[in-house]
Amino acid sequence: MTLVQRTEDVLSMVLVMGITGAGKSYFINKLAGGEVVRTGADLRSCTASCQAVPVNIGRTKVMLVDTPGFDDSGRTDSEILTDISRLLTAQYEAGVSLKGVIYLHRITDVRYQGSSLKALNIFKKICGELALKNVLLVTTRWNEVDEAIGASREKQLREDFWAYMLSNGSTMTRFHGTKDSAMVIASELMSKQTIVLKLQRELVDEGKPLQETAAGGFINENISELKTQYERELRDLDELRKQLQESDRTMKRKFQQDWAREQQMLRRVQEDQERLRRDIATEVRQEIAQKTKKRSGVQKMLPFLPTLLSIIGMFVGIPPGCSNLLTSWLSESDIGESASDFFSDL
Ligand SMILES: Nc1nc2c(ncn2[C@@H]2O[C@H](COP(=O)(O)OP(=O)(O)OP(=O)(O)O)[C@@H](O)[C@H]2O)c(=O)[nH]1
Ligand SMILES: [Mg+2]
Repeated sequence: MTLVQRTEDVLSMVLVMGITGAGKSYFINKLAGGEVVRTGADLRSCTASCQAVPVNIGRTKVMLVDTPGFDDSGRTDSEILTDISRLLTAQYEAGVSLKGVIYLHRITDVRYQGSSLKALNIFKKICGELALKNVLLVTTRWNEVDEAIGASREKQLREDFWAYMLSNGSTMTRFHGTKDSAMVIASELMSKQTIVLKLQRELVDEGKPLQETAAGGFINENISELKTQYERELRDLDELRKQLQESDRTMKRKFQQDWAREQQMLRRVQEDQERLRRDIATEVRQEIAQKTKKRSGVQKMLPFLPTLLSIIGMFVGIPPGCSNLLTSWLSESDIGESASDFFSDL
């Protein structure tokens, strides 16, 4: 059950995912036609939380969602999954049409390993097999690689890392770094049927807490391993403490620093695990109900653009640089609300 009637035409959403530096924000800026979201030039993660950028793709009004990579240097996987889950629950409940997911990957990457593989695994678990036909696997930064080398990496992606997704209907394509190329890619999703991701079925239809979803369970396993590791290290430190001589001041100071650091890391993984126990669907439903109560009854029940936008805006940042397009969307919906009223209402 959704709060409002599901509709294909009023507002659509596309998620843009991939590891840090894959070019998610760059791709979105090309579609938006300006520097709407920040891009990063160094190895640190740039986009720390989800942001939704309104864009017209053909005649469709689309919220493109810029997401942090699951290899983020500042935030944990559990924090990122929680943000994405809350947004996906709100989108599903509100009846905004999810057109698909664009998964970006740098063709300049020599290997696919470690954190990139982990991020790909989480991504597949979020989507589930049935939604893979709405997934576009997009390689970026072709201008930085020799064509033949790029093509051989592309072949390896096709035959190995992405083979399962491609055999289930995903499409592979190259992004050439321009607005036209981004438009061609995004347009491919517009003709597709709306999809429901596995994570959304699990959270909303089956009412599972995050840790019981495929993606949350996978992250939870990683957290449990880390927790065991920190607990063991703390036990070892405790043994060491018992052996320390009263007079050994330097060692004691070092011990205290190590102990405090390990304790802090253990606390962080405990918080991560706690977060995954949350019932996201109930939480989000309550927040939406509280917000929509303040609006008029008619708006509450209709798939009305301002209502949909304000529900989405509760769960994701909308950059202020998008206000012109939002104003034109809102004026089309004939309610005379300007984007500045809209932003102040969020
Ligand atoms: N020439 C070119 N540069 C790109 C392309 N994609 C990304 N870049 C550059 O690569 C750097 C990182 O790109 P971002 O768009 O910030 O990467 P991101 O995926 O959003 O990364 P996070 O926000 O950290 O998750 C920026 O300096 C971009 O300008 C591309 O297709 N072509
Ligand atoms: Mg970014």
